[in-house]
Amino acid sequence: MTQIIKTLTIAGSDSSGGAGIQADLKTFEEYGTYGFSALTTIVTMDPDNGWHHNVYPIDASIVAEQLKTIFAGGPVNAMKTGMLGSVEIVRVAEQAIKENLQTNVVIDPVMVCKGEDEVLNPDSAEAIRDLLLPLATVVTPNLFEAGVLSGLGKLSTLEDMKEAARLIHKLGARNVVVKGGKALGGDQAIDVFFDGSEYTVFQTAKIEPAHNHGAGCTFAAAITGGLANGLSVHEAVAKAKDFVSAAIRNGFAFNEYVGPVFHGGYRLER
Ligand code: PXL
Repeated sequence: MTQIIKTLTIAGSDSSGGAGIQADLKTFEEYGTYGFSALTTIVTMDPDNGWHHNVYPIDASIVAEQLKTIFAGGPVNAMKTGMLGSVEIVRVAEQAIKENLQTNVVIDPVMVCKGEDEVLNPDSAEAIRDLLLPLATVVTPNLFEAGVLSGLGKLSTLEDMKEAARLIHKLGARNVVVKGGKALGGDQAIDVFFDGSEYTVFQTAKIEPAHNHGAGCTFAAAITGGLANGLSVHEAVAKAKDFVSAAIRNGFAFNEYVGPVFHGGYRLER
């Protein structure tokens, strides 16, 4: 019998299908792994109100019950966290990682949905910084989240990204990827990887039109899939960058508001 490789996401539901657990489970499948999910929040988007996001957290005790179910089968090969929704849910995630001695842990410190620039829930962001970063094999903040976690505020240059990565590493994450993505000016999408001693700059041409809703979640899920399959952190990040670029190239316009990535893009292109 083939050896089953297990992956887990603790994250929210994006009803529009591009981000959240939907992105994670689709990506885990593309990586040939068996995906588990513990649902933390339900996010809806309102077409009658400019695609306004509503976030409904699930009771932390129900998140804990889901994790009890999942870990009844033993540890997983790699896991990630995404949108967590409350300080209590962050604590539940912390406990599950510790109790089950999880070693391949990707923390995507989701603070906002795309296009919004205020931290959704500042207490949860602090809890992620204090409780989850010390457990992270890799943390994957976008430019905005890296500014918040590092305390540097708005980041606008490659040098800013490197400094943020260094400061976030000091908070306990063993590896840091600051996703500049298309947010930095110029025609390149730039991410900075820092492993505590060396920086690697990943650079690809920006893709137009950018159907990139869910790109962040997909990137972190792809790193998780790579780690589960035994890649080194550096290899997992490099492959995830290719995987998410293909997902963006194959994205589509869902409606006038949003264009999700297509998680099967990497496979289609091969
Ligand atoms: O892209 C951030 C994100 C994460 N998780 C969920 C989301 C979103 C943005 O829409 O809905 C569940």
